[in-house]
Amino acid sequence: MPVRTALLSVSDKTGLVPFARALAERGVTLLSSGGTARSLADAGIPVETVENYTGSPEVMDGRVKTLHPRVHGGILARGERDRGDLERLGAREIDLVVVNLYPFERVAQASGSTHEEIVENIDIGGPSMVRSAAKNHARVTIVCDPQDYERVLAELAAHGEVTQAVRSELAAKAFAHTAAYDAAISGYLSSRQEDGSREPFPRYLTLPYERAYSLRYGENPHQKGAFYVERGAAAGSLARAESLGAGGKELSFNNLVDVEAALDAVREFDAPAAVVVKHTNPCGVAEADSLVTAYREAREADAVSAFGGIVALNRPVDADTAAVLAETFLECIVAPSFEPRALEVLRAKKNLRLLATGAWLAADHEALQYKRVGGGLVVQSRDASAKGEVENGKVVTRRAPTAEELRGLSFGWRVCKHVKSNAIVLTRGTRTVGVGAGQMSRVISVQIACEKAGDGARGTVLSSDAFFPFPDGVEAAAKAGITAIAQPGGSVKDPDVINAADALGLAMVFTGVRHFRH
Ligand code: 93A
Repeated sequence: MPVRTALLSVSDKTGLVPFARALAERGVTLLSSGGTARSLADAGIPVETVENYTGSPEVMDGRVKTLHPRVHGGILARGERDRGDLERLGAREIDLVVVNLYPFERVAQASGSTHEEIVENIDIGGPSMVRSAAKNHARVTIVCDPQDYERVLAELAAHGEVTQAVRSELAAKAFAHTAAYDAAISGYLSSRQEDGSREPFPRYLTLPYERAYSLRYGENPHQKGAFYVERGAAAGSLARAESLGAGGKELSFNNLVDVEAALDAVREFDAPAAVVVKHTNPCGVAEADSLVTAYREAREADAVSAFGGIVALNRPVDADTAAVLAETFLECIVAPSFEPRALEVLRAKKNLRLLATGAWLAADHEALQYKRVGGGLVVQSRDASAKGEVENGKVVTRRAPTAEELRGLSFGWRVCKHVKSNAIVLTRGTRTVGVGAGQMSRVISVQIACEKAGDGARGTVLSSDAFFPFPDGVEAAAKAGITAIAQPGGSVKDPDVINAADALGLAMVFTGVRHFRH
């Protein structure tokens, strides 16, 4: 289908002028709505206004500007079959439609926008044209993303037309685009309260995702898998991370899940920190004065488990840290960035995936979390920082923790939040010594953490993500030489648990906050 007439109506004018100029140079006649036509005319590109074409002026401050049978008839006509109707309408066949919509989401999210402004940014004419053109993809090309301008020009240069395969693909993209646009509108309207505030969980929730790539397989080789990325995913998120490893080997399903767990954990800390993750649980975490020390301590916390692990770091990876990272077989390293000399060292390792997220945003921590359950989704706000909860907790034992014990508990408590329940974390200063994760009984988690720590358990402190239902966990801890405990408290057996701690000389802090992770 050769492109003779194009209709351009865009809010985001990025790349518009060069694209339109290239079309005009190919002999394409351009039609445009008010603002778009002005941009083109200002750039000296010949353009006919939609008003002129329809003979109907824009009215109601632009609410009605392209909603006209000459526009929609011209887009929807099926060639020969509709020739008579086109003539009766005085319409021309429109072969290419270039539309992007009023920036509803940007205006709705901007602080200070009034409800009236937000509603005015609900585009009606734009999506109508997008849908008309996408429906008629047998003849018409729809472009709703400036990133596709180059591609359309390349098609025209190579084939003198946009091929059917590309028209179909752009039509599918266009319907995803209008669907996401409508989802945002319905999300806004259904979360808005009478007093103008917003309810965090809108009644209607449609999440716009685009497939980033198919995975080699899912959690196991007999399962299929794919990675979908949220439209508008925040900078600094896993979805936006750049792959820098040798050969750019893609992450697997399990890698992606583990990387997210590791990233989430390492973002907890302000000082240079490293987290080693296996099967979504941290096996070693440390915070230190330098990144290399933090990583070395995190790895040594459980060097056996670190083999084949995923490492997340919260500082740009330098050459010193890279040299130590290279000593162990790792699956993946994720960090804000990698210094060139670090990249050189790490790229020498063939199958090691390297992911650079760029600087991360605090806002990412506020995003909602979703989990699928049969036929539905459970949605929650993120578990807010555990920072300060131990310091602000209540000492419930006769003995208060020493400054050094408090330092260990404060760190361990923040690690504990990232370990699957029942979570027990043993720490010495700002490094983990043993982690007990994912057990169905708390006392077993204590035993596992102690076993992992071995002789190193003596003199450490223990953090527990939820209360001890019985004194047995405290007794097991004391037996291994643990000297202090942080836990939320709140069990009916709290008096027994406190008595046990007192009898064994342990210090204990109740934080009053639980950090289950499932
Ligand atoms: O207000 S609308 O819903 N009514 C319309 O008839 C209409 N036609 C195009 N919005 C309409 N548009 C939108 O205007 C387009 O989707 C595009 O975002 C914008 C381009 O306007 P202008 O060319 O005047 O800058």
